[in-house]
Amino acid sequence: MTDEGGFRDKLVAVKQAWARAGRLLTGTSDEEHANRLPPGQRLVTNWPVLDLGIQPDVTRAEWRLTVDGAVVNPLVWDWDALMAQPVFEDVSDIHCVTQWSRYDNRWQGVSTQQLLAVAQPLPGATHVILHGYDGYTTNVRLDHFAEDDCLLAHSHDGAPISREHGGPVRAIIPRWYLWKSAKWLKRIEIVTADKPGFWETRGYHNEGDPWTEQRYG
Ligand SMILES: Nc1nc2c(c(=O)[nH]1)N[C@H]1C(S)=C(S)[C@@H](COP(=O)(O)O)O[C@H]1N2
Ligand SMILES: [Mo]
Repeated sequence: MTDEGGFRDKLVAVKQAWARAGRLLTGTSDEEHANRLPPGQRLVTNWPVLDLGIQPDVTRAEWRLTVDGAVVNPLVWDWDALMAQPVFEDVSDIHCVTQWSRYDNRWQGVSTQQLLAVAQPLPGATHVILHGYDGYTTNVRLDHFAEDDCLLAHSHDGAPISREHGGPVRAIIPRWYLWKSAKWLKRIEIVTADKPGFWETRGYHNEGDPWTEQRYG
């Protein structure tokens, strides 16, 4: 007897693990990456909670979103105004700088492109500052915020986003580490000069691309 059988078993086990990790999938949200898992990340199927120790309790009825700064049309949306916008749904992977990634999150809400079409940034606008009800802030380049997979999300995998994950509404900016995806979204400030946010002024990278491991700046 050779060890051929044992070798084949091992090969099958490895390929099954790859398949579980989505390596052999095509036509996913991330076709340009043959391997969906960015360097230094591990795949999880749960969804860890990370915050500053405050989880604001904001009901849908109380929730307001202010969009101001360098825009033609500053606005305040309440829940009904948000619901009156076209529905946007997208499936994307999330990557946290604390080294976990979670695949195939189905988000529903309003696209950032729709929000920007309504608010209309002025020609000099370069960045977006996202503010949470907990006082958290994070900065994103306007062109990144305007990518076609970014949204103001109120649902995840068909259920309202829970309080601990940033409900009633959070930002989702999937191409960047998850710290850019502000929870308990309260205000979107459009600015003409960059303004690093909570983690960006505490040692995190200003951009946060998981594929080039822009973790710490
Ligand atoms: N408002 C607010 N948004 C936030 C944070 C926060 O503390 N407050 N933490 C950020 C960080 S560091 C991460 S990793 C993700 C965590 O999101 P999750 O708890 O849904 O996994 O939210 C981001 N958005
Ligand atoms: Mo984080």
